[in-house]
Amino acid sequence: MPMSSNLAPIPELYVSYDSAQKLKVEAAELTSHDLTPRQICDLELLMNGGFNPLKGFLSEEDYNGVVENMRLADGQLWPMPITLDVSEDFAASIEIGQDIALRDQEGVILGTMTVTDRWEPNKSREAEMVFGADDDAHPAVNYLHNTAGKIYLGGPVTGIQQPVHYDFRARRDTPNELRAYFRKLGWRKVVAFQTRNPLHRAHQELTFRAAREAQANLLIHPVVGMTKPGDVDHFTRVRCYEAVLDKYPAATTSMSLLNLAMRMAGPREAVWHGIIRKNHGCTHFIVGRDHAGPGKNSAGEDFYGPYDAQDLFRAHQEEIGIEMVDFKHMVYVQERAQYEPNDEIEDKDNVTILNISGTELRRRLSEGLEIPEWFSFPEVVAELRKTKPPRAQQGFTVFFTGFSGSGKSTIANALMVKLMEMGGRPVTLLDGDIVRKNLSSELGFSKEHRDLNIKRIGYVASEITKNGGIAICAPIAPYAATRRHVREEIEQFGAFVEVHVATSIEECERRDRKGLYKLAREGKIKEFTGISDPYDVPQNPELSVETENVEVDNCAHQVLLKLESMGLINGN
Ligand code: PPS
Repeated sequence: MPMSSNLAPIPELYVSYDSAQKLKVEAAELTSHDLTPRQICDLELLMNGGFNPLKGFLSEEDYNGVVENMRLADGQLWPMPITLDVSEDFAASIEIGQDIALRDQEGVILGTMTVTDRWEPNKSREAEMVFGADDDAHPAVNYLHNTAGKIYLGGPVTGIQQPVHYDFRARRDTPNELRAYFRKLGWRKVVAFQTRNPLHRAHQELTFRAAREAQANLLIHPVVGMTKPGDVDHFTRVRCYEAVLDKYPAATTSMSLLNLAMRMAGPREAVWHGIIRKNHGCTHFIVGRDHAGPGKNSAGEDFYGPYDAQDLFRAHQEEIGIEMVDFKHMVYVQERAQYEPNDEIEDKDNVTILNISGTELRRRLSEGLEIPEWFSFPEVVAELRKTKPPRAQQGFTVFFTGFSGSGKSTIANALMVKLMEMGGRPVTLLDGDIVRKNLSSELGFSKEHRDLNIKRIGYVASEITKNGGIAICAPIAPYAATRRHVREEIEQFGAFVEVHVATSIEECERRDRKGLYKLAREGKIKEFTGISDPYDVPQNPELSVETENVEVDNCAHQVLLKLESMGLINGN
């Protein structure tokens, strides 16, 4: 299959500039749907032809075909459901045949959609067929069940304007812009490299080899839309890509950013990526080991085999019209001082093979350990160290929970002072009582209000953590589900250290420092935690402290020791 590109423009869904101005005014009158971040990514690629041959969000018939056998109703290959998920209430307010305005998160109308279909999908079936298992450990399955709306709307889209990007504007190209660029440079063969990670030396070697093998030019085509939760953010990654770009020959290599929302669907995702790159004018596509792999399932096993994506791609490459350049795992052979595909090394017993996994890299970054030059470029490591300083310089949150009067505030205060004595990072105390005087002054103690209170505290703590500070929280936080929510929010940015102040309710009532227990017993305070309102005892806190017969200073010291053992503070 000797590939060479047909670089004629591909169809977009945009109307002309004049029509767009008119349509924008008319669309202001329509019922609006506020797009989610993922839908904005999907819409951009629908409108600019990146998702060609799709003409809009999938109809029910197309969706069923895609889910069941990777084909649209007319038989064309399409592996990924591109659906407009909405709430039941919104779906109920729409008539079939009606036009709706699609707005970005600031309210700008990006396009309109004529709703031809509305249905409630079988999400478990979608998870099984598209992602291989109905298991929430898969990020896209988790999204499907816990973030996506219950109802899907489908229909053709009319594009008004591209989503606005303020970052790296010059590095973003539509399929037709890339096609025009390749035409201008006379690039007849282009091999695309998809990535959601920083480029290290192994990637560079792999891309060099791919370009050599395909005798093609190279397009580094990283995803900057949405990738796997926990990935290095795209700002850092693009700075890393820019740092290595001058290590490639400028005459044969280019880089462009793709605003794709990945699903981490392994084999199906590889086929989808291939179609997208074909639309961007590429003739070849690199598929490595475990392409778009989502990690482990809830049983601790890989969702897909390491070369499943290559197998599925191979079976469809003729139809996609793009040729796969497949790669096995690249490793460093110390004696020869070069990277080689693992399966091509014949003298394995006589050479030293070096490899640093993603997990090991993250460990070295978080502990500030050396990252050798054979593994990465100093410029890339420097960028990564800027965003991921060692743990002892990162922000974190200590979250005390326990009954009123258990000693949370006292221990939290002592901890704050000890941390301030150590210096290095700003410390903020979000004590239950203090928060209720300002941040949550209008709230009471119903379940709803308590949840709101804890979520506010969690939000502020996550911002502090993100910006490298230490947040100490000391609310009662009686509900496990809300504490889990806060933990998840904070763990995106740094450590969350839950400390259960395990003073018994009897002891708290005996102490009754504020006289509230007496009032609660007399029924003068309603919904009092431990008396007339529940408290979920933390099952797996990072630390549990007893306060009976233990000095406050000692309790605070136990927390310090815990922080030290987690690498969050050190003696320096
Ligand atoms: S919660 O559940 O986490 O929102 O509660 P929190 O904001 O930490 O509560 C702060 C203090 O409010 C006093 N208080 C009550 N506590 C529990 N239940 C009821 N009904 C109630 N009414 C007032 C109580 O003194 C809490 O104080 P401390 O001692 O700081 O935990």
